[in-house]
Amino acid sequence: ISSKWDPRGALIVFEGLDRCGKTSQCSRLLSSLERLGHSVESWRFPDRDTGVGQMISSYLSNQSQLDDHAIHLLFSANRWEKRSLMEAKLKSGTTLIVDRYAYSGVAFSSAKGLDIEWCKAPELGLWAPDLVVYLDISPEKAAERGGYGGERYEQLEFQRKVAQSYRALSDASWKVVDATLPIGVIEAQLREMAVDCISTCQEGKSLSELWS
Ligand code: 2DT
Repeated sequence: ISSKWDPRGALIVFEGLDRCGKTSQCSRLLSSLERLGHSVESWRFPDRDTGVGQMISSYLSNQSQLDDHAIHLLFSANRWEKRSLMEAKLKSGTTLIVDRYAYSGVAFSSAKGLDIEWCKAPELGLWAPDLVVYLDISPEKAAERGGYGGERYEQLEFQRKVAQSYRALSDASWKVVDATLPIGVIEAQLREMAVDCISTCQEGKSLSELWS
């Protein structure tokens, strides 16, 4: 019998500029939560494995051109196509660690000059994260880290605009972590935040929707 007191998993989202260390911290967090005995999965957006995801991937690698609004809606659609699976996982007690989410969608598109409210609209009704962690690094420092790959947004000038957009979008609930600290220090901070968040969800915090 399901009741609102069934323990559910937590939705934990990581955001930040390219090269901030998100992806490696997500995998470290996944391993340490597994070691602690939690049921946990690591996800990422864009999810390049779906049909929509393949269109996004081809756009990012400059193999196709798309209107800024059109690609924005594809990124959003890529989240909507995972919404019901996300709900099922969370309600069955699995915690999801998600590398980029709706905030990337809004930050990157508004950095191109699209209206922020227009950017937020298609995300309305997606599951709201229980925790947003922002790995904070300056665009200049990030650029110094082993260089960018060849994808569309990996340029210093554009990353500066993305950093500004994130600033406009963030609120007091975000946990901002200094991404220039030693890897192990960041890892320990993230583990503590995640464990706290998971217990709050287990105690009965209900799922809510963006933009709450
Ligand atoms: P990765 O390098 O993390 O695979 O991201 N992006 C991402 C958007 O513009 N909108 C979105 O909704 C999402 C999730 C950020 C690929 C690039 O895609 C950007 C970097």
